[in-house]
Amino acid sequence: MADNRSQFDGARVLADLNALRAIGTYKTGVHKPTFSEPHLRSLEWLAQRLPEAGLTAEIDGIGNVLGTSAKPGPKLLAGSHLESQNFAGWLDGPLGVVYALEAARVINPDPDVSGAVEVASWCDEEGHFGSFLGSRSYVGGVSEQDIDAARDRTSGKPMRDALREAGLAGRARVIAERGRHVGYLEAHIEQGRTLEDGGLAIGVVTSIVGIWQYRIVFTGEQNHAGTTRMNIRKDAGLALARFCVAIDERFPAACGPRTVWTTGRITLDPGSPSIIPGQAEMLFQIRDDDPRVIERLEELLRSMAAETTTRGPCAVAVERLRTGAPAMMDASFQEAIEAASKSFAGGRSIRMPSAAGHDAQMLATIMPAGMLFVPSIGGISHHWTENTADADIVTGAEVFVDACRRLLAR
Ligand code: HGY
Ligand code: MN
Ligand code: MN
Repeated sequence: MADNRSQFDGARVLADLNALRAIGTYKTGVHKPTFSEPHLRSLEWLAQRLPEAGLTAEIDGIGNVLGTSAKPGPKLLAGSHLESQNFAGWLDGPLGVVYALEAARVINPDPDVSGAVEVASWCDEEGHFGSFLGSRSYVGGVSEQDIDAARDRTSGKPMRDALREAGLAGRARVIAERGRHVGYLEAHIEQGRTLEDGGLAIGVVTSIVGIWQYRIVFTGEQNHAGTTRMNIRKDAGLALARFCVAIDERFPAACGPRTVWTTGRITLDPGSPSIIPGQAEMLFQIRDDDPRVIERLEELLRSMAAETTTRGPCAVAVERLRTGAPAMMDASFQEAIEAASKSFAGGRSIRMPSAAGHDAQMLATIMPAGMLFVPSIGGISHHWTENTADADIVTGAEVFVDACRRLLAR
């Protein structure tokens, strides 16, 4: 019989999450950008705990942490990510990693269970350097040239420099061994209000959106803010603002029922109050679970840019930075999560799409994948006030461990 360490322990789950929260704390959240010092300490934290679950730990050449098992029988891969958005929440990512660790600690030592849970933390899910670079590397989708070209979106630091400073330069990247896993299971906070508004405990994810990202550059004429008459200005900042309003006016006629679009960052150059901006840049995202909708909106975006350039006085250039295929979650994984919710969450679950991107959509390209959500208080995420009630965290963990058991027992 397995010893009591291999019993589910909700207090241990909360203690682990709070231990990670204490690394890189920012107000009630964390500031743990990819390859920052607190992020690297978090990777080490996980690597030191994996042996407790009978796993051999490795941090690979792109910063993925992988715990592998020698136990005979089927293997289920589980995990999420440990870096955060800037000045953001303590649960976005770590919740899924700690749930996977708890499932491995409970299941792997159990002689009555054939097979094991293997644990992963995927590097840079939050896109500081690129698009799902860690999980995409694992599934074989990242080239050495991609890494050569990757830059930190805030500091501009080359990823190669960050990897070298992290002591990971030259280290091999781990690529998935096809057929090794029965699939991949990830837990995450919902990052929305569906569960809270419905008094529910578990989201059974059905699909994950595709995310397409663009850099849109407006070129006008830098000039004196006082002596340049209004009727002759070529104000790139004004052109950008007008373009954002035009998007909001014209996209609704061409979008889908759940399409979202966001201008997440605007830069005016040179960014001085006494200078008319000669150049302006916006980082723009479109998300939908139907790639045809995104393609239709990209076409509209490009035609709007061409119209604006023809009309003047500023020119507009649209550069596509990243595309992401939406993913359907495996039906049998959804059933296992739903059954586990009946056993440990009173059946308070709902099937729902994810409007956030997740590593599960990368793993889904090579194996069956599933996700479960736990409630987000007020639906807040990507902000340091992000939170989930302790009771919901523990319930979610119990459901996750039971879903892992069911997936290994099939
Ligand atoms: O942006 C996203 O959807 C994810 O939370 N990184
Ligand atoms: Mn996340
Ligand atoms: Mn996130």
